[in-house]
Amino acid sequence: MDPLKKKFFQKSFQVKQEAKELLAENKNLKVAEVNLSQVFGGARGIIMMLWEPSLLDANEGIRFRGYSIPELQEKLPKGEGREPLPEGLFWLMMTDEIPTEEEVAWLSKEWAKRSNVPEHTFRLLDQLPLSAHPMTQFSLAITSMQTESCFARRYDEGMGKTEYWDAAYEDAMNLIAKLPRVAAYIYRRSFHGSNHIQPNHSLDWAANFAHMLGVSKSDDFKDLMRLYMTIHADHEGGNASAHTMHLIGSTLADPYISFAGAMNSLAGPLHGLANQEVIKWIFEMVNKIGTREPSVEQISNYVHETISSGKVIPGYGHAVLRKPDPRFIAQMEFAKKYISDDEIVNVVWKIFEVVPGILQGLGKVKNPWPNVDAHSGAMLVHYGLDQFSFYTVLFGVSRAMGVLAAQCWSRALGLPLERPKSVNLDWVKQFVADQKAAVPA
Ligand code: HAX
Repeated sequence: MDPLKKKFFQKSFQVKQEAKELLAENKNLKVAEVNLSQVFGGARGIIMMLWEPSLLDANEGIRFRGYSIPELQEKLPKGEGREPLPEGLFWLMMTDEIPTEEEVAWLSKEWAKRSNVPEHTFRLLDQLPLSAHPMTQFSLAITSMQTESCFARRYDEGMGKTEYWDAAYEDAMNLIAKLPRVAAYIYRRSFHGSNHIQPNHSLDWAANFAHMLGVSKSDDFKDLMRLYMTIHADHEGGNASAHTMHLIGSTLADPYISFAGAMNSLAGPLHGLANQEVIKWIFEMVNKIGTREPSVEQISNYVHETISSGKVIPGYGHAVLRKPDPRFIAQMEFAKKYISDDEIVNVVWKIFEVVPGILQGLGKVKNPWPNVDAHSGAMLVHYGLDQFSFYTVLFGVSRAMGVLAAQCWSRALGLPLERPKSVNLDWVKQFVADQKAAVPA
């Protein structure tokens, strides 16, 4: 058994026992009450699933196994770069332990070994029109790789419940290993005339991805990819892509098709596609205003125009967060260090000065602050990755680590089929009438 698998098995076995005892003793403890506005309002705040890799606090932002992003930047191994290696984050999410440099180097090599993409996936991609959105290509490519699923094969052969975690682990490791190659293939076929770049397996996972994209040879871009892949990996279980993964996986669909579903969810503009929408909106704004150095007043007018045309300001607001997203701040700090003279990056910072006040003034927006998607595009453009429609694929490659780690945990803990309750409007009317009748006159 490989070292990560062994640690995951030991840890998850122990947590499963603890969880069983905890639940047996406390199963009737009430976590919260649900009110009608939550039923009508997208289930905000309803606690209804276990998700081990990370936990989100509305004011503090994301913590991965208890560590904030600045703490991860300090504590996770960095290999040859200056930012944490995503391999280290995956190890942490799986085992609840910060790995050593050696453990992370082992994982880089292990993913390189498992990274072979089936030929039929490339052939399938080559059949698609070049105009197919990169997220459509990504989702189809992932589904096509399901032919490689250990989980599906072993289930078909009669695998018992106690083996689910093992098969899920193998699929998670294989799928994460293959994704950079698939994503880079989509990028190069869509935007660089299928002039593909072969992997360099001496590099770590994110640096190899940066190398295969082929947009910049600089070490800074490799570091940006390491940071990007780390901070986008997980945002607890309730966000749309993670929850989709959890729901599909709960049917015992294998990790490949669960992840394809998660990516379809990420492809919506209120979720992961927002990174594409943000940069599109910024360029539309500077083009309309006629300068890459717009004034605060010009930005403010454009923001008002966007809102009065019935649209949202992309990259701002969040269903849970109530403060500036620490993932936005981490990107801002990276940009301040390496590319503070970039005009579009400076526009992003000026938008940050203007938008929160305007959104606050609307009186209905619960979180006026920037989210993760408000910053990423400007930095990618700086390094030459200026095909906006590809941005959500980058997010997806990173998100794989969090949702696949969580799926390993779900199978290890033996979580059941997810099946919350829905009601119709007649039920709500009857419920309201019953409640009123029950109130003494
Ligand atoms: N611009 C303008 N209006 C906004 C807004 C924004 N950025 N964010 C919220 N609002 C509006 C909502 O549209 C809603 O208006 P109505 O009542 O007229 O429908 C009102 O404010 C209340 O919304 P909320 O409770 O504050 O926000 P929700 O939890 O309903 O939605 C969203 C959260 C992220 C979807 C929302 O803030 C939004 O649309 N933001 C812009 C899109 C975006 O950046 N999405 C990425 C989010 C992070 C992510 O998942 N990344 O992948």
